Amino acid sequence: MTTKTCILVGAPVDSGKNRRGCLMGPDAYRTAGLAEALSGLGHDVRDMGNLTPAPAELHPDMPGHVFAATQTVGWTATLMQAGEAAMAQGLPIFLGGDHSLSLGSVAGVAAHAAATGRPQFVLWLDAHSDFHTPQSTASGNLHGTPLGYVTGREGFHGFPEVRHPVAQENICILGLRSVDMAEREALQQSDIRYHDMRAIDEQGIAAPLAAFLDDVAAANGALHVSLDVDFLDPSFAPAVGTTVPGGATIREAHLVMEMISDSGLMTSLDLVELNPFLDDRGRTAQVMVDLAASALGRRVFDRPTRAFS
Ligand code: 4U7
Ligand code: MN
Ligand code: MN
Ligand code: MN
Repeated sequence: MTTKTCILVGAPVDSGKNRRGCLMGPDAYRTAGLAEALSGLGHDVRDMGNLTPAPAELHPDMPGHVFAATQTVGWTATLMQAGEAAMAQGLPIFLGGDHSLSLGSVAGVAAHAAATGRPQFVLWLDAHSDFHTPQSTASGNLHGTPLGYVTGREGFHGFPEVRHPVAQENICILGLRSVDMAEREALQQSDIRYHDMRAIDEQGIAAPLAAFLDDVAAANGALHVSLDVDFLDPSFAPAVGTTVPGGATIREAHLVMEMISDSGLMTSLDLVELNPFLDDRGRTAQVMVDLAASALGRRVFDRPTRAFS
């Protein structure tokens, strides 16, 4: 694969849910050797350090049960700007932080894509669909809302306006096994494509991913990959607050990353939901670093580049 400039964007976001610890994520990835792994593959790596959230105010229409909305508004503004700026320099890797960071990261990279005339595509690797709005979430946790926000759903009062919503048909979710009733209805009525673990058990993970990558290539799209730790089975990735049994195996996850790498299509990446406080001797952080390396060219043997369209 071609050499990239990888921009590490530390996003110690911890406001997207009630359980603390994701703020330690960026340093856990650094400790697990992310920069060294990527530079060892020949990439140019720049670590921007950690961002801090912009000051923000609570909008009176934000439902009262939503947790730490003001802080997440601030993070969204910061990350939107940082994401758009980092896209002009290389391939941003957002080091989370919980998944509420993706309200900003995805909106930011989508703004850059729009400015360069390319459609934005998003691959969402997650046990959950994260398609809530502040009104539909029962938990009040905004890490369950990023896909709702970036597709332009209503109700994100006080959040920056989403100037370039991601088209629903350009989103593919893999790994679903926990979807709330309100999300299920909204998802079924949407054009988002989704493949739950049952479908992956039956058909494998390669076929739906290859079909999606073909579409990204055909449209000359920009591809953002959002990797939630809970996409993975908790037996080997325990450091996450929202463990759901029955997740992707280590090989399924690597295969996804290897196919992404072969496609040459990925333009930005989120590593989210790692809670180092819950880890077992850093093993989850290490798995996430290994997966990022696979997405950026790590191989046992070289293979001929797969022709995506
Ligand atoms: B994550 C949940 F109720 N749907 O809204 C909610 F099941 O970023 C979970 O994917 C959200 O980890 C999980 O709180 C958000 C719950
Ligand atoms: Mn999840
Ligand atoms: Mn998620
Ligand atoms: Mn989670």
